[in-house]
Amino acid sequence: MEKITVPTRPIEGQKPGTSGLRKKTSVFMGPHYLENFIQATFSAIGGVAGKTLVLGGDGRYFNNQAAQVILRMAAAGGAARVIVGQDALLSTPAASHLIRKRATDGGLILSASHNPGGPDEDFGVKFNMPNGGPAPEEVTARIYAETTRLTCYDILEAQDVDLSQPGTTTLGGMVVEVVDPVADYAALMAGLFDFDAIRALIAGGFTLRFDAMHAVTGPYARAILQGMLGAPEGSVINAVPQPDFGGGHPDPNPIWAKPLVDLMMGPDAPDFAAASDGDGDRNMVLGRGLYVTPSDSLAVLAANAHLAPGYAAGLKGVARSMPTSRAVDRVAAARGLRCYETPTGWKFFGNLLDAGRATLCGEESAGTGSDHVREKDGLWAVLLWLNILASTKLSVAQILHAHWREFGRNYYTRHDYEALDAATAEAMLDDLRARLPNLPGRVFAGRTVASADEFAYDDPVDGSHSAAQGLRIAFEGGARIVYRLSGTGTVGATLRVYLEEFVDDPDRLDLAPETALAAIIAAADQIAGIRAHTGRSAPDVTT
Ligand code: VG1
Ligand code: CO
Repeated sequence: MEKITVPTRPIEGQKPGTSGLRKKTSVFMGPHYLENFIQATFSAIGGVAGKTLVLGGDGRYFNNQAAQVILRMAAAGGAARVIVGQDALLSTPAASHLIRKRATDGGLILSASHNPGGPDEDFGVKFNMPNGGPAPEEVTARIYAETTRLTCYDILEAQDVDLSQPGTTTLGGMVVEVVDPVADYAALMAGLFDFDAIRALIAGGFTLRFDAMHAVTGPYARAILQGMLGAPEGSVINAVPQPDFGGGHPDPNPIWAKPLVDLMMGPDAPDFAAASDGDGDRNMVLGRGLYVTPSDSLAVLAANAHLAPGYAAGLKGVARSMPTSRAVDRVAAARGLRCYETPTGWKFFGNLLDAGRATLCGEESAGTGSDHVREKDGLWAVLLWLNILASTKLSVAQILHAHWREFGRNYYTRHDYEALDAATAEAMLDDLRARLPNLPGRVFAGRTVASADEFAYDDPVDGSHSAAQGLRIAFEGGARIVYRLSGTGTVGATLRVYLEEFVDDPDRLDLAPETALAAIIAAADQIAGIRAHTGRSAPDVTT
């Protein structure tokens, strides 16, 4: 086995976005593309000599080849050990847990999350820090800077390592430890939740369906929900990870998980359903006849987490990304909890969790998590819901309705305009940004603007400043519109418009969301001129 140094040149566009570097798979498979990014990552963290890393991915097309390349590069860089999930699989939360549990120097996760997979679809790589959380902006900026100036990378010439069985081998001087991807994670969950109570609930006839969307959560959900908690065989569907996720988007929302939503709205609905995304960090939760918005889910979990043993001592605080509805803020205010508003992306929660300022975090994009790891965690959210249902003996609908009666209801929806011309989308937001100071006091679709600004974040722990994190317009009475561009897409620009309406009139808690939000949706187009700028008359995806 020989270490070789391969000459290369910087490749444009290797700037990590909201969650790692995402590109078309064919781009990642191009000459030196993956190698350059990995070398830049290693350089940005001061090299890997003597270090221990975790490695795994969501099983999408190119997952295994990429894992082998990374192993050879880590060995060439002098890494002491790489802990790899069997078959190069690890969900994002399981990777985060392993990084922490084994006190490693960080990890590489191969995933483009909810983006589709396959030779013509997307691939991604993200680096997580020794705390288990996504690399913060300062580190991703360093990685990017390295990609613009590297001239070579080191790699071992060697055969592929067998990753199909747990056990330990060596590659050059480096130990490769292949681990069961599920075991440690399942043990962590069993320590947080009242598995006996959930088992008794299920044994008593409570029914559930979990859609793993042909992605990485399948083995985890089968082991935990069916194996440990006794849900009947067939409760977990689409449970075998596929390189192309069965041809769909592994995105747990009412568009891409429509069959599950249809089941829950029909006569044969089980009591509870959930789905998760490509890398297992997101979740969608449904009750019989009811879709729970991710923002509401965060608020309900915050209000009830103390029912689970792992959170019985109460919460240190809560945090949500800026576009997430303010439902959780109402819980925090009522319960005297600290509440933080961060930019989009899980990397901004890490400091709050590490500093013990927050216990629960969430995003409107179906991500919820806690200080048990430093990532959002789909199955964790499902188990916390099941624990709450088992403790209260209430249905999902009963819990939601009681929640709205107590705290009011934040109706919420997100409209995505995909594959826009990037310059057009930016011009539209530039134009709106320039008009923000003139908006307060003006009336759109019958609503008066209370404030309008561009969100920026000053991290209360390390003082870092993140500018330009979305344009937000708040209305009198509690409604709000947020506009921002996605940082995870791979084609053109995706405009996300986040729409929120607050209602506490007890007679208006059961409206159809599109009815409650109609005025705000109209105002969103009037204010930004979406139609006029982009020529689009409707969003591509509404969640
Ligand atoms: C999206 C979501 C954001 C999430 C990110 C990564 O980012 O909006 O809330 O943290 O994806 O999630 P953006 O920049 O496209 O809006 V995942 O499950 O892709 O790791
Ligand atoms: Co994800």
